[in-house]
This record gives sequence, C-alpha cells and structure tokens, in this order.
Amino acid sequence: MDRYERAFFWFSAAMLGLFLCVLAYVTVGMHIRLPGPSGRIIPAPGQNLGAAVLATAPFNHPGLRMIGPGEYEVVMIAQQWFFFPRRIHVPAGSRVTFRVTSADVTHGFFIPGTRVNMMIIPGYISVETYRFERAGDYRIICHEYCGLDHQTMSAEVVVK
Ligand SMILES: [Cu+2]
Repeated sequence: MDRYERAFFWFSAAMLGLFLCVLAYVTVGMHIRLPGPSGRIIPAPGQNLGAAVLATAPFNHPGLRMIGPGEYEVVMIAQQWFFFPRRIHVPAGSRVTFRVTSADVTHGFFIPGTRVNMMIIPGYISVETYRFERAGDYRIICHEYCGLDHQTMSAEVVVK
C-alpha cells in the first residue's frame, strides 16, 4: 500500500470514529432525537378517521384547559380547512402544550416568531410546548398544502 494511501485510510477511519462518537454523545448524552409520535389514533374497521378522532380522548373534548399555575394544555383538531378551537386566550408568561391531531389529511402547525413548527399527520398525535412571554396575537398557520382552501386555514393564540 502506498504511503499516502495508508495515511488517508487512517485519516478516514479516524474521522468516521469521531463522527460516531459525536452521534453517540448527542443521542445518549444530550437526548437530542428525531421527533416521534406522542400517540396514535387507529380507526376501528369500517370507521373513518374523523369519527375515530372525535371518539378518542382527549380529542372528544377539544379546547383549552389549565393544568397547573401558568400551565395550559390545548387539545386541537386540524381539519380541512380549520383548526378547532379557532382561538385561545392565555395570560402572558403561560406555558402552553399543544396536543394536535388531524381528522383527515396531513396539515402543518406553525406559529411564526416562535419555535412551534409541527407536522400534523393523520392518525398521529403531535405535541409541542412553548412559553408565551410577550402579549400579542400569535397566528397558527397551516404550512403544509392540504387542499383547495389551504391558505385560509389558521387559528389564533391571544396572549394578554
Ligand atoms: Cu393546509
């Protein structure tokens, strides 16, 4: 084997080893993972997904509920072409957990100016928590093309 060939061989092996160590560190040490589903809704045979969603807790009672001091949970359904509930009101400084599922097709769930950015996939439950420090009207928009009236699909978080 040529001298340079051998040098590059060991250099490549060392880089590969280094990358594997970095991967292991961020996965095990820093707990950084790909987002996974927080739950699934599987329709019974012959049942459509929309009916299954409305029959499954907590989506049988969508809306905002207080789960602790300054902590809220919103159970939300995304459907062509609206989010339900359409508007929620929380005080500034609240930590809000969004628990969202789709009753039909794939939708997006994006709140500009925050890091809330999810895909809402039929049959899966997506969850994200965010603290709204500043008062204002935050728009929730669908940023995943979902059909004819996709551009009208939005909701609102009103922070007072
Ligand atoms: Cu859409």
